[in-house]
Amino acid sequence: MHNPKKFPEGFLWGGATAANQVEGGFNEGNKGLNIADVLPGGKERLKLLLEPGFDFEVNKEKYTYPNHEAIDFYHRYKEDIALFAEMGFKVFRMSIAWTRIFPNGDELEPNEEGLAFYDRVFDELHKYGIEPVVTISHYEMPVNLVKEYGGWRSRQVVTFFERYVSVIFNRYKGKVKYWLTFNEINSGLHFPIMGLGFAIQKESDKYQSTFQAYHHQFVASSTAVKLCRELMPDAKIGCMILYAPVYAYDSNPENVLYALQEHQLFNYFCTDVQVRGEYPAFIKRYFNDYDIQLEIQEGDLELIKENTVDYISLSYYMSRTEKVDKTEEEKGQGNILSGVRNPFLEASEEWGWEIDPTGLRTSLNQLYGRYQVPLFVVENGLGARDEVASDGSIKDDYRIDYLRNHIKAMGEAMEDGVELMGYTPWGCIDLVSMSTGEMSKRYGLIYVDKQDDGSGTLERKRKKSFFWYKDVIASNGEVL
Ligand code: BGP
Repeated sequence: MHNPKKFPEGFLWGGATAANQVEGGFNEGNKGLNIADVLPGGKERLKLLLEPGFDFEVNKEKYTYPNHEAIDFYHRYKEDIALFAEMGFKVFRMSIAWTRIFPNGDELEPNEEGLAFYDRVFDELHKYGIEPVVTISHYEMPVNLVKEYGGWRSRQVVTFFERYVSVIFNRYKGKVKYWLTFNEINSGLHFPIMGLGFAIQKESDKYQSTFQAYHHQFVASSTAVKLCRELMPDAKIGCMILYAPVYAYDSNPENVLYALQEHQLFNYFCTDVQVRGEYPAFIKRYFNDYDIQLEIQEGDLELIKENTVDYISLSYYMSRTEKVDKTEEEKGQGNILSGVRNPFLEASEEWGWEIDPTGLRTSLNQLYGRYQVPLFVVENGLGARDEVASDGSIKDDYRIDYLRNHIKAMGEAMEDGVELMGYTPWGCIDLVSMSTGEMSKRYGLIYVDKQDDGSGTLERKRKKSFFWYKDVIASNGEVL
């Protein structure tokens, strides 16, 4: 298909992953344990992520941990990067595992083996002219910081994070030009374990601890921006938001207002602080309503004000539809972010994630209209079960359709005036799913022979979407 919308020269085409979902080698190279290493895979995982009271010490023998080996990127990165280069990637989004650099998070000296591993990965990428886009923290807080300090609830964690950031910036300043601070920072509102490094134990403590942890992350993020500017004046550093526009179920003004409030809290709260450098007006009332009193140290607000990000990166998978009075049946039917079913949208078969490319165009317009800073879509994709045919081919036309429609929506948004830096579809190579902890929910353009029970040869195969995406990149988005 021909795309009439032109993508700008230098558009950053690529793909995205995260250390805890691809690397494996969970206890190699002196790496310490992080949250993802102790979260089991399987049916119970989502429940554990969503419900209060998760304790990773309980029942740990009865679960499986597919990410302990994952797709073994730790040993196979050369083969994988060669495949990315074959597709023509300009950039590759990956994350550094904090626990490879500081195994417990609170040491004074970094772990050289961990640092050397990422040197090798960056060098390999540069060999093919691929620029790394590096997430500093992607759902992988050191377990020791959770147990001993309570995750981001603790102010001390800001100091440990600063040490980690200073080490990686000094080490990789000649090798990495694009940085992101916290993956999907707003996801902590839904999954505090992943996003904020602690489990909510009591409903009564939920609001206070969540927003105090957010304040610490904002201070940490601004510290990273400040350091980045000092050490790498030519680099760009962005925030990362899980963006899901919230639609009102209908034109009932009560539903419209409710959708707006959910939209503000979920999509704008973290972005306002990191891009505008201020707590937004709407959050003051929320803090009053839930009796939230932040401990803010002297200098915090100035630091946040003076060190705002260069760009906004976002993941976009779906929109969310909301109404005030949900019946028990309607509750949580929308998708992973709750909400209700949208009668105009189809959903992915097994996992119920609604498919809404127009929502991406809306999202990009909303974000650019509010902030006027460059945007970067660093996650987007369709999780599906793939079948390998007897001749070894994988015909994932459903994935091609999904990506094509979202790329078209980005083209439209750029015509609307949005400044877009690039596109890195999620899981460009099959990897362990965040919400299920399993392999069978696949996003990749490259298939990896690894199954939920841990079996498989780890062999890589090019899917149909691999060849399709290669043409998309070669034509700079004209051939879709
Ligand atoms: C985002 C995360 C990723 C990722 C993706 C897909 O929220 O940043 O880590 O996994 O969602 O989600 P899932 O794997 O649950 O399908």
